[in-house]
Amino acid sequence: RGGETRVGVENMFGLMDRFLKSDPSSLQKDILDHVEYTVARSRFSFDDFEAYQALAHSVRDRLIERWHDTQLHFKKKDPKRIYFLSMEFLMGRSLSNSAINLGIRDQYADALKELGFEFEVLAEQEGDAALGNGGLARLSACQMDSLATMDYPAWGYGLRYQYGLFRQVILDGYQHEQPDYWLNFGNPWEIERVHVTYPVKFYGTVEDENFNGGKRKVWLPGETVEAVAYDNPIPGHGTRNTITLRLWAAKPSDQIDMESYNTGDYINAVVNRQRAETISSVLFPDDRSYQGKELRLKQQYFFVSASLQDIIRRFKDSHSNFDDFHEKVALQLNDTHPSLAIAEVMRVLVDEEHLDWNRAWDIVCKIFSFTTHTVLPEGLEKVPVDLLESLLPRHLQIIYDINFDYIEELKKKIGLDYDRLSRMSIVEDGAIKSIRMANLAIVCSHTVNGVSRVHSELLKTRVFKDFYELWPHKFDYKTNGVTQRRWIVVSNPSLSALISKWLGTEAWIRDVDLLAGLQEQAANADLHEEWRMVRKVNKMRLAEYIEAMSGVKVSVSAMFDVQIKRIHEYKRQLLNILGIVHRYDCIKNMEKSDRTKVVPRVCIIGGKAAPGYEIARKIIKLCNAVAEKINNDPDVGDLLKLVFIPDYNVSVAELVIPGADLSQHISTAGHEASGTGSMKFLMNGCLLLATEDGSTVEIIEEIGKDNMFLFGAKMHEVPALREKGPALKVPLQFARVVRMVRDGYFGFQDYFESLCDKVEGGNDFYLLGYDFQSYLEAQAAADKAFVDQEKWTRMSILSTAGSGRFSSDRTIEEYAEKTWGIEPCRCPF
Ligand code: 73E
Repeated sequence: RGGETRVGVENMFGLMDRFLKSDPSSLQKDILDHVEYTVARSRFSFDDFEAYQALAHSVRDRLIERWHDTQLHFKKKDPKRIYFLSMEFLMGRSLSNSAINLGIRDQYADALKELGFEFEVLAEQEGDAALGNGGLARLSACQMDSLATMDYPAWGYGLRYQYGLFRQVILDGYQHEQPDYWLNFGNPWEIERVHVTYPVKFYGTVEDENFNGGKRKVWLPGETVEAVAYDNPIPGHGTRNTITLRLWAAKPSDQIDMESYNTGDYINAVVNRQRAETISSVLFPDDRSYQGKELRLKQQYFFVSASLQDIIRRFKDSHSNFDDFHEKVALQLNDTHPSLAIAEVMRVLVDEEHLDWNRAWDIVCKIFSFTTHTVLPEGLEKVPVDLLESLLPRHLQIIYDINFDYIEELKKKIGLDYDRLSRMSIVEDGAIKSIRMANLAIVCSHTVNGVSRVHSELLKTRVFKDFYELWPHKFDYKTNGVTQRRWIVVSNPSLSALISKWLGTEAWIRDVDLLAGLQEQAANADLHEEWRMVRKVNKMRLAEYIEAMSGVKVSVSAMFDVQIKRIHEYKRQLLNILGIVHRYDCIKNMEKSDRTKVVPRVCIIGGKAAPGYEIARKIIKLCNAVAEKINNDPDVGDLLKLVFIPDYNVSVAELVIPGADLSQHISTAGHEASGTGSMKFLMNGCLLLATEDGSTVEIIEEIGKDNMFLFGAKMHEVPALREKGPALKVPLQFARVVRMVRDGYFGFQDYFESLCDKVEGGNDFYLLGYDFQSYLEAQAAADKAFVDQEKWTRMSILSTAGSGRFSSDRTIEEYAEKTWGIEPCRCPF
């Protein structure tokens, strides 16, 4: 390409008035221009979807301006940057979030009104960007929002999957998966960077080469795939700063395989090239089990290699050697998924930049930090050595070399304790020799963090005990948080307006601690009335959605009781369903006169099961079978309804959370590393029914035990309870509800048998039976509180007021200060 013309940064800010205007008539003109020229529809005739597209492009134009300014500003200031590497980002929809963060949502709404459109209706046209599975991926998205808002010089790096998380379709109550080809209708939120591409290499051999009188290793790769950058601008709120989420797509390399072309097999040569694209084609839908699949490893290296080439290129643009690399670059590993980055940095520095090994190692040890989201040792990624050797032979050698040096050092420190040495080794010997990615990440990172305080305690005392004893200073915790911009301002605009009114300021949107100011008003009758009104409107919206999705009519005066999250045995959706069966059974066996005392409930469950996870699939079917029975029982009517919400995703969460009265976070204690759903509900004034697990322990500290409904075995009790096996006492009611399922009361007797076996006869690993009694008591306490609407409303206000600590702004500030050593770099207005 020819040279670029650059306008000096100072001059550029002088040209500010040249930028796009945001008064209603300019916005209208813009939208209509995009209808005509971008969407290519007549400005006199276009539908909601086309209007959405035009609107999105108009917002995007404004994003791009700020984004360019931010990038230029970063370039000029050259601050230390944080590079956040994650295989998953669950961004959901972008329109409302972007318009709000840009501060021009209301202007757009006004402009659209005159054109005959409603902003919210158009926002509904957007599909979700679902490039992730669950909590980990949504956490990445929340953290990007906080990084932008707090002016940090940050980049997110990940993969641009063509197929996001599968769409869940429920047929006859069973989950079916359909591909999520989300790019079908175009994606206005990304910018394809045809000139930002890097070759990524795989396979081949490693040879020795003479160099400077000695030998060195050279990797002769066997396959090259091109990585193309797609940039997603992420706007901050109340700032011009707009940072980049750069996602990589795989394309065939330009390097032509002359061999196949020359043999005349042109068609096959092209078809083979095209296969390169499969690397970024699909997101793996498992959020816990690793399977040693080659494609998964290829995805990991693909995005790591492209990202590092990009990062090193950016560094080299303004630095002539690597002396300052660690002063300018911080790399965050979001779980072990990107931990090949460690070996890749070593390879680039040693093999390509010709630094000596020790110097490269010194740099590596200063730049990486590692967040683990896992609780169980079985959840840790292991890569079979054979697989790594064939795909990335040089990286395997490097990992072996790192391990050799490290084990030698370790021997000096702990002596020849072979058990411990083998536990701590990066290489696991065994039937299948493999690389323990977590050990690699811990050895090479300066900081290792868990995602809640109790999670970190588990890491120190169990999962990574050996490492903690060796390097206590490396370990800390950063309790997760969620962004109030998405989870209050975007998803619950009426609550947002109410909060601003009562606090007398909108400043809480950037400074969430101000929410605590609501505490003083928690007993104010006027606030109560307005609060209840907002909640009721949100419930009506949710009730309409439920009716549209499932045909079930629900009463908004009932308590809306919600559990939405991935389906997992440890998250115990089964406990919830069995509790509902118990409630149903009680209503059925009650004197008619007693029924007036029952607090009406609408139980809402939603979530996806990993396609290969049979038990989770059965839980979904059971939920639907129980729902079928209850919802069609005229005897029960509005006293109890059960709804399974299909295809749970970010935009469904945005609708459901504001309408929930009660939400359940009921994992067996010691199993949820953190949990972030609870924080979203808390912010929205929903009361929690929960076990003392993960971040709930910290929520209790903020809002108090009396402000929620707690139950269940404590973390330290769990191992001993499990030991008891079949001798563990289980309440009769539990045996009774399981029997109902076993006996085919809800049909599908054979199909549910294995599910029942999982919680009876000493197999009840997640302690459903043991916790059942206290679960029912917590539910009864919730019923009792709900009847007292004054009390409930006060608890609800106090929940929102106490949610400040669970903002991702707080989390990000902790990372920035304690782990990354970065400072805000604010783009001038
Ligand atoms: O407790 C949650 C936590 O809140 C944890 O289960 C989840 O991460 C959340 C954010 O910290 C999580 N996801 C994964 N591991 N832990 C995971 C593992 C493999 C693939 C995708 C996701």
